[in-house]
Amino acid sequence: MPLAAKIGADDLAALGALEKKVLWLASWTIHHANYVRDNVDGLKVGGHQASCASLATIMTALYFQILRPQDRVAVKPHASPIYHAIQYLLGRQTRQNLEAFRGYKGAQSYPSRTKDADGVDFSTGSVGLGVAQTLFSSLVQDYVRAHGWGLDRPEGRMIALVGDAELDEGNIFEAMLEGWKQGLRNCWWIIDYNRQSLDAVIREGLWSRYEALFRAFGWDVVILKYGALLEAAFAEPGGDLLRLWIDQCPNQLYSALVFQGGAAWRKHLLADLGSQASVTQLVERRSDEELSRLMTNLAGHDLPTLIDSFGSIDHDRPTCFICYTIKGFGLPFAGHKDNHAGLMTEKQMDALRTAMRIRPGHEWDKFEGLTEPEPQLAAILDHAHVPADGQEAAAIDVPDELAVAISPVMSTQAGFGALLNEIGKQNSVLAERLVTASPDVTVSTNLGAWVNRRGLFAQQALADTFKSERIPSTFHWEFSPTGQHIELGIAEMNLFILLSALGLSHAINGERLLPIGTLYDPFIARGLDALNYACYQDARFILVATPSGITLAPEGGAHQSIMQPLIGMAQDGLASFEPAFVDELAVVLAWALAYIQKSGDAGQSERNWLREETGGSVYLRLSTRPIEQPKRSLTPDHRREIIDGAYWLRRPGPNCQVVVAYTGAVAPEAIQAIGLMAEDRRDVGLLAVTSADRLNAGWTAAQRARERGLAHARSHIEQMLDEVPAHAGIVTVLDGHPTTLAWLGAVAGHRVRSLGVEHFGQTGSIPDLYRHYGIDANAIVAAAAALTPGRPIRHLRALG
Ligand SMILES: Cc1ncc(C[n+]2csc(CCOP(=O)(O)OP(=O)(O)O)c2C)c(N)n1
Ligand SMILES: [Mg+2]
Repeated sequence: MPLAAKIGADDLAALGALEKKVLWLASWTIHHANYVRDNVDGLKVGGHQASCASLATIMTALYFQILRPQDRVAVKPHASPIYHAIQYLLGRQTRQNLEAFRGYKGAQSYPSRTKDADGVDFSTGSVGLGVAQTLFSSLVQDYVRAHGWGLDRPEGRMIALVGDAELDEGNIFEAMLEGWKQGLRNCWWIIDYNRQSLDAVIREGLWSRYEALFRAFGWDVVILKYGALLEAAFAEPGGDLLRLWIDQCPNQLYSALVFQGGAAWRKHLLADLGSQASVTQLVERRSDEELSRLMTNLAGHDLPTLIDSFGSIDHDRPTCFICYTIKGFGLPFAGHKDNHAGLMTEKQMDALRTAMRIRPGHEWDKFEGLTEPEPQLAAILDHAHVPADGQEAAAIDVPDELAVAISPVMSTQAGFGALLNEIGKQNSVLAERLVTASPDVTVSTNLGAWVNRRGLFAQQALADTFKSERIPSTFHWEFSPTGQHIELGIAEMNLFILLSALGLSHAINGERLLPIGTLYDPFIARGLDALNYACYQDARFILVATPSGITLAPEGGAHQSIMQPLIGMAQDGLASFEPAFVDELAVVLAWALAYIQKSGDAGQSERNWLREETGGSVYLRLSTRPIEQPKRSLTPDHRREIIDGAYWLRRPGPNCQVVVAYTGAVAPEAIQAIGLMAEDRRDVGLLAVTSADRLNAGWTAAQRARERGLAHARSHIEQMLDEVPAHAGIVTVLDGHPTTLAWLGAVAGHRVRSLGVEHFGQTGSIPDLYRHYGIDANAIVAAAAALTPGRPIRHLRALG
């Protein structure tokens, strides 16, 4: 029996009443924020009344009837007021937050995992990203279960509520292709087909393009076009002509008539079909109001149709519902092409209030104005969607030190491969929970040894034919459900969205994973918004970017990365490091594996003024350049300083004239430079900066702490530069944008010359390029000579 029939007429009526209540509460929330709350200079804060209204029915059906505790939903950004209204009715959102909608610490304009208090599953806002997140969350759920974890919970469906214009975002199609490759299951995308975007009415016939696309990628497609009223009218004499007329009606005209209402519908229908007596009668039997209700009775606003359709899905195939809706349904600007940012006036709101029988002062009362018996309404809410408890998985132990065999000459990228290889050998929980992913650069980012040990993940086992045919090959490419590397196609966006999904597994699946994603450093830019959103929703992962900078030399000018160190500094929720040596990398990786699991709310650490207990994700910028490794064993102090962001590779003496501060792969040039200037400049210091990001963040935080009265607050870099006399100059150098380290001069007022890379595209060997861009030893010496008074630096002449 269809689900709606099982529910029964009374409960359906109660659901219908709740749907209207949801629309009212969302509208009132927006209205309150714009007209009732004190707004600075009458500035309207907005709220997208029309955009959320088109999802009111679908979301009522889902949250009050269809969703099971284990299901998760990415809500279309502008449907946030509807989401919050539903949570308010379910007792999980407060009136206070709704009254502060779009205000300081109030309910968010777009659903936010981190900023909202009412159980948002996925943060949305940048259109397209939340949609793809559900797809990757389904894959992660499969990954977790295939590894034997979380089997005591039922499988959840990952559901996205998708704006039709949202489907213009290419990342959605990149994700669909990946989903097809990976055997996607348990994923529903419900398209809010209101045929309007932000600016205008969309192209005709898009639904058929979508249908073909989704089917091509292996999805079931369900088209929900007409509601029950229209279906009944189609069965009347003349109904088939009415259906044909609607099917052929251009989107623009349909939208315009929705806005104009019953009389306009009548005029157009009679002008076009009036020669047919049966259609004339069908139309004339209805009042303007009834005609308007009939013609706007699309399936996306018809609860029984939606409930039946969603309720009938009894399989786990990915399913796309194309739901016809009306933007602004139930509100005065329904269908108007300019309605995206439209706000109802006070007068319009009063009319809606009257129609809803809501007394002034009772706008927030849950059942105000509803005629259905309260116990019946309450019973529906009681049985509505309760998300599975958000129990977060416990942290996994990480040893303080990670073993690695360091060769005398080695790159940080090779060091990373060696570190993972060592972890891969172990029989430990850490090794089991680690999962790697890469967009077709697994081998070239040095994950090969790890993958050889741990295998690739796939729902179905697939042997490496090269191995079975005994063709010598360095890499075993064997897929199985227990593999621990997820091989993606080249789309970097997909990597970041997958990392976001893997990095939320502890919260979504209650099973912690330790995700590490690798890609080429320049291509971070390709998926930057997805990286930003992953951090915004507090997903936890380690990003390993290699090769980087101009140091990749013969790889080609097109692959050089310049701005990435600044991205690492500026990206909220991402601690970035660029170690020069493999022993530093080992320290950072061990720290990172613990850091991505932290979720404390302690304030800043008094040691480095960083939010150590809060945790976050980590970005490691590595290099393919083999460099001579220092022979040393790191002391605990050393280790701490590497994590805090800098240590003295050579301490400045009391009469120091110059400090060279370097980051990453240019370490040999910095070391060489201080040797070259040793005879002509006194007590030169060499500062190894492992994390400009952490160093800078600690400095900023300590200053703020002092400004708030904590006079003793001193950041790590302030303490280090205390040792440097005021007259000394600092030359900074890295293979990246010079601004990364330029701020060091502001810490204690030293003069600074910042070397780095500002232009890109030149190919050549490392010496060629370092000379060309001015980050070689000679350039460092020249900068030091120009910055500090004293006799000419002799070696400079020799080098020049
Ligand atoms: C990446 C990105 N680009 C642009 C926007 C601005 N924007 C918000 S909604 C929207 C279009 C909305 O159309 P649709 O998805 O059809 O939703 P509707 O408003 O019709 O419900 C745009 C362009 C955004 N939020 N994210
Ligand atoms: Mg739309």
